[in-house]
Amino acid sequence: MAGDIKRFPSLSHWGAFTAVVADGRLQACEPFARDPAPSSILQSMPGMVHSPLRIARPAVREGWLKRRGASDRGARGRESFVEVDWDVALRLVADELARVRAEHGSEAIFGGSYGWSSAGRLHHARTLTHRFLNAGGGCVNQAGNYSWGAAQFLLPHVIGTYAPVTGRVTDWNSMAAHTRLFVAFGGLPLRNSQITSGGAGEHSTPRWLARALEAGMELAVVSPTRDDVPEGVQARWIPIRPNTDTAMMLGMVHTLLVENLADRAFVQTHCAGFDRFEQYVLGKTDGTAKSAEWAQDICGVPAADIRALARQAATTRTMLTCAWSLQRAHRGEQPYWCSIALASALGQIGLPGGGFAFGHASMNGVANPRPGVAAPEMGAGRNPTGKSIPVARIADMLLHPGEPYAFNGREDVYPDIRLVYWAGGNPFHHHQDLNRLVRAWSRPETVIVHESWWTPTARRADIVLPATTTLERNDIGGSSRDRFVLAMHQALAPQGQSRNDFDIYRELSALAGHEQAYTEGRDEMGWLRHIYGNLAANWREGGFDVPEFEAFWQQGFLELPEPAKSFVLFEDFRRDPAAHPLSTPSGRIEVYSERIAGFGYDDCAPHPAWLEPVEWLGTAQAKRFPLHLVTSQPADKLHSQLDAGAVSVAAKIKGRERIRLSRADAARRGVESGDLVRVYNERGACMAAAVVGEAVMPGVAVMSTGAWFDPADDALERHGNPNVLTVDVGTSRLTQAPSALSALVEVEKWQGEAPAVEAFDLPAFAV
Ligand SMILES: Nc1nc2c(c(=O)[nH]1)N[C@H]1C(S)=C(S)[C@@H](COP(=O)(O)OP(=O)(O)OC[C@H]3O[C@@H](n4cnc5c(=O)[nH]c(N)nc54)[C@H](O)[C@@H]3O)O[C@H]1N2
Ligand SMILES: Nc1nc2c(c(=O)[nH]1)N[C@H]1C(S)=C(S)[C@@H](COP(=O)(O)OP(=O)(O)OC[C@H]3O[C@@H](n4cnc5c(=O)[nH]c(N)nc54)[C@H](O)[C@@H]3O)O[C@H]1N2
Ligand SMILES: [Mo]
Repeated sequence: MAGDIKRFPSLSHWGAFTAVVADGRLQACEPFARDPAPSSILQSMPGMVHSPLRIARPAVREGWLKRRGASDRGARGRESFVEVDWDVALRLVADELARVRAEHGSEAIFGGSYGWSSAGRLHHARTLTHRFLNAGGGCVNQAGNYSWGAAQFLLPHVIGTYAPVTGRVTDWNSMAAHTRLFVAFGGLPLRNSQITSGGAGEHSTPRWLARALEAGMELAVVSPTRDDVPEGVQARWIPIRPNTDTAMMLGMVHTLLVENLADRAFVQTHCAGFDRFEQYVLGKTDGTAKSAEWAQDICGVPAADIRALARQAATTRTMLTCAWSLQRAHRGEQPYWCSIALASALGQIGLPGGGFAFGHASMNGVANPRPGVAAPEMGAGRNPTGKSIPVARIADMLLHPGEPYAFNGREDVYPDIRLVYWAGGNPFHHHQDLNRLVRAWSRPETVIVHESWWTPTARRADIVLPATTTLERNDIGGSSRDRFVLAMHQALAPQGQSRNDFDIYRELSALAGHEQAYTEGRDEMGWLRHIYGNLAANWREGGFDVPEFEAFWQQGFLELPEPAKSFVLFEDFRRDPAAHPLSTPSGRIEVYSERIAGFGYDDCAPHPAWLEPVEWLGTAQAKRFPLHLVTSQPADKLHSQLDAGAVSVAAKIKGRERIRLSRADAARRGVESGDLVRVYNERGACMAAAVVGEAVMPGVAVMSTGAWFDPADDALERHGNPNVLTVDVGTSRLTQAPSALSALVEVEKWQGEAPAVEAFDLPAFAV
């Protein structure tokens, strides 16, 4: 049958690949030939694309079909679905949108639709949702994201941009040549560098890290788990209590100040308000010196080690990096701001290989040497309502319509949402305190979801429309962190009755009378040419040769050369701060922010400060729930995507997500590796399978996210979804970002028979 085998270039967030197709089925995903470190996650795709979990036909919740908004909304997720024809489903959606807009206005439609969707940029479901809703009068959107929500809104006040969290930082070339000490708060877990939003053509992070280490860069990993030291790498592991990095950094600044190691000239010429921060660090404002001893009591790192690290950092070329996880925690602004203050005191910002950066392993391609030209993009248009909520305040919004909230210097009230529209995201994966989200989810009259699989969110919708996967359509993908842009050729016919999100929205636009505004007269290939045309114009302006679309489409990819010159963040600013000011009010690095001071928030001081998170090992609550639960990104999938795939399923134990515990904590609870446990706190409980070892510090438990939400009821989640345990409060009024990493739990050995996992069963269908 060799003659029947066909091969198609393609791309996913976890890497570029060739889709090998025979007999109309995806047989294998062969990694892109130019990728030096492909991800094994690719191997989950063939099973998932043809999975029985694919949504075959449009489906409507039985109660909604009979009674619409008057149905029992709490039955979402429990009631049967009725499969209907596409014409019926599209008419139901169009009529319901029209009704809600007419009766309550566009601000009653929640269309934030947060989620990663696909790597392809044209068929990016979330973008298309915005495009469609915007063309029809708008919706309530979501501002920011779950990844770096606190950083995105804090950093512009401090350094005038949040570009360093997106990946454009002093590049690895510069680091390999100059960095001698690399202090990684949150470590460099290369499992996370398998992924980049928009797709990794070339997994470049492992190679660059190896190169820098070979060149003599020393690595210190500050983290609650040794697993954040990349495998096979020589590094110092400095265990730290979760959510206390700010205290450690303050202890380091204190050391620099009292030992006269701080770069006085730099903070005077390049920073605003360092003196006020210094008063705080020295204890002149609150009577408490933030000494290494003070820090030790909070973060658990011995004072001598804090001092030694500060001294070493001051006497060699040092780069500080903070994993994005540090700011996905309550008061998550503080460690980020404090790392910039610490880097300022070290005085190496803008020097080759020195200063600060964020998330070197949080995504592939952070610090990757790449010319600063554009990546392919699809436009979403303008939202006529202009309305959005901070991304993670969704349950607050649904539960508290009309109530006021503060955000980044603004006051607003939550809108009264009647209809929720989601495509390309899985809130029952990404949100915190899922039992609370279940309650909030029962408020809107109607929930519409496009999905490819019967995910927990699809199961909790009123109308479900089956969407194709990337392999069933033509697209173009790429990321601003990657040197490659990939052509994505349609490899398979749409599975079941699924349709492209683009086409679903086109038909709905036609029913609503705004098809032209939505399509701008272009079909799939028309859009691909258009997106490519914009990209090519940008690259040509940047001085690069770019072939015509047809040649690109045939070759399958475009490649940017590695730049000849290293990129150093804030190089110009360092050389001449007056000629190259930052986009902050003072033009300098704001170690003290008058603007933030003006907001008057007691939950975000005007300079970096130790502010206790809502839950951490130092609170009274830790007596009842003595383990800090760290929920990290899963090695074997992307969030909840491909959870039912071969790679993810093979990593589960007894069909559940694992929880890593220290030997001491496991022994105290009579738990051994492989045992099932119940992990619980006041918000909920989930099952998990224990993995006991030396890699996690006592007092800490680590679970990966991504297990499909599988509640028996609100008292027990069976599959190991840690978001039934996490806390759903904003980081602070400044950034209102998710606080996923601030959660205390207790663990007990599971007694008796274990309930079966039902996450991968199909919902019930009424006939
Ligand atoms: N406790 C805890 N929670 C967390 C985090 C944490 O660290 N701890 N991390 C957070 C972070 S950083 C993030 S980014 C979020 C991620 O949260 P999400 O982005 O919501 O997670 P995904 O599982 O990627 O969900 C994407 C969904 O889109 C669907 N999809 C993919 N392609 C298409 C398509 O073409 N069309 C349609 N219609 N659907 C498609 C997939 O099947 C999947 O269900 O999770 C957050 N949640
Ligand atoms: N394989 C895979 N890779 C992914 C993803 C995925 O789902 N799967 N998701 C992608 C996405 S959307 C994002 S946003 C990024 C997120 O990237 P990150 O936010 O960097 O990833 P995490 O795994 O949440 O956290 C990294 C490490 O930080 C450590 N850590 C947690 N809390 C603390 C703390 O308080 N202090 C210190 N010092 N360390 C702490 C944890 O031990 C954890 O292993 O990952 C991306 N990469
Ligand atoms: Mo993320």
